[in-house]
Amino acid sequence: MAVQLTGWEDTIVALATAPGVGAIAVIRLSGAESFEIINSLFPSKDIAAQTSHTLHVGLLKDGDIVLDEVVISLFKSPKSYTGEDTVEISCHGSPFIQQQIIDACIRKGARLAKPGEFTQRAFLNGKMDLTQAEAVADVIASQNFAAKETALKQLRGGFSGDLSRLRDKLVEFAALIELELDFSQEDVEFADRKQFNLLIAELKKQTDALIESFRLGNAIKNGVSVAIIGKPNAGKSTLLNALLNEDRAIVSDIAGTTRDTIEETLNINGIIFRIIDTAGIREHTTDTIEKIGVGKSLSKMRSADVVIGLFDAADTTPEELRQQQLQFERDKLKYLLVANKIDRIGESSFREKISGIGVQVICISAKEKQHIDVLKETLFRNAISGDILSEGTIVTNARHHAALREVQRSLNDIQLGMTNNLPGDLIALDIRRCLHYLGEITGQVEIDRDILGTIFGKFCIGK
Ligand SMILES: Nc1nc2c(ncn2[C@@H]2O[C@H](COP(=O)(O)OP(=O)(O)OP(=O)(O)O)[C@@H](O)[C@H]2O)c(=O)[nH]1
Ligand SMILES: [Mg+2]
Repeated sequence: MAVQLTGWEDTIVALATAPGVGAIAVIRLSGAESFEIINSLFPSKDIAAQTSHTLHVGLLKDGDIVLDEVVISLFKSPKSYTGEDTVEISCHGSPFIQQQIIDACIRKGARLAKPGEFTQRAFLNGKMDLTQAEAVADVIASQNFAAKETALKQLRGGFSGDLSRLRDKLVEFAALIELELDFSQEDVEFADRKQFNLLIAELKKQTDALIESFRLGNAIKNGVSVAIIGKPNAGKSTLLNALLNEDRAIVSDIAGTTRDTIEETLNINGIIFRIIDTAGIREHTTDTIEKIGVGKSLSKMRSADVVIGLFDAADTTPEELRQQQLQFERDKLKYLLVANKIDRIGESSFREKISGIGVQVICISAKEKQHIDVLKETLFRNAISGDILSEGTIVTNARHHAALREVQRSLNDIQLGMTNNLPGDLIALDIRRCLHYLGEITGQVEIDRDILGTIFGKFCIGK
């Protein structure tokens, strides 16, 4: 990944706290001129001459005008978040004061920071790798316990730790195989093929696990959308209310009560589900509004992560049920078939009725709130395949996921090459590809230098 260095030497300023009124606000300055700029606004002492990681109270003044009484926190390079000289100004939380201070800093030579620029500088200065920089954004955006936990873990390097270990091992082998190419006349094998096969198998296992974890990671980060679909009067709105445990949607025995989709969030074991109640689907309606509603229901169904196919246990035939399942299968949807109003017919007699068709069904009564917990548990298990509390690394970032898929592909190619005894230079190409994508994730992509470094470091060829 190309690192952009433009404007990188200048000093940036930005409000670090949320805009608006607050008890205090923090304005952050980072770059070579930070101390010079703050000194021109803070007459009481020479900030540059103070020890790092200290606090200084005083008046911030632009000429004769007092901007505010502030506390200055001092972080000297390289011991700061960005790695540069950094100053944090804690001022009173008035938007007017905040703006005045930022304007004054700009007049004295700072530039308004671009989004994420402090973290970008931290990355460029080697304070963190790309996955950690990306995790900073995730921590800030996290809205539930699980999201915060995974993001914090990634911020601490959990994710990149795993990846760099994989990458280091592979760099070693790449070096050995490339070394063989230099000695191709002499038919030597530096790289132990058996060890190499073992390494590739291990890498594959870890890559597969990381890719698989993305399903959970994505669910943790973005939530899981669940559309409740079914005929009018099946009890969809009643189910939404039962899941939320509140009277959110209008329920009535008039078919076609719900006209528009209703979406509400539900937290199950730390994962956010977006439950969508839809208009009942019936094919032959002449009502224009209802037709629009049905169109919306179908589109919600197609875009949902999971579809709950809800039906009235008392008046659905086994054949209808089988057709519904076939339809979901054809549309390649992830679905749960849920029999409602089980209070009217009784679970055992219903199960007996459908026993011949081999369809898996969850039986509930939305009205009587029977087995709602079973449904919740099933939704949760469906959304995740791993254990949310396990120690394993969880991939939450789509960019990482895409790169990992490439890593997986190149590992397959390497394995294929090894099985077919392909020449070393072809295998070396696949290894480079694999290293490239691993490096793309963490931001370390100077593959050639890595490989060369390992060759010279280990073998002292010396020429
Ligand atoms: N006995 C019984 N009745 C239920 C149950 N769930 C819903 N009902 C009743 O079925 C009727 C329809 O319920 P709704 O939740 O409005 O059905 P819907 O699927 O949202 O219907 P539309 O919005 O018209 O598509 C209401 O009279 C509910 O009280 C249940 O578990 N048992
Ligand atoms: Mg409804």
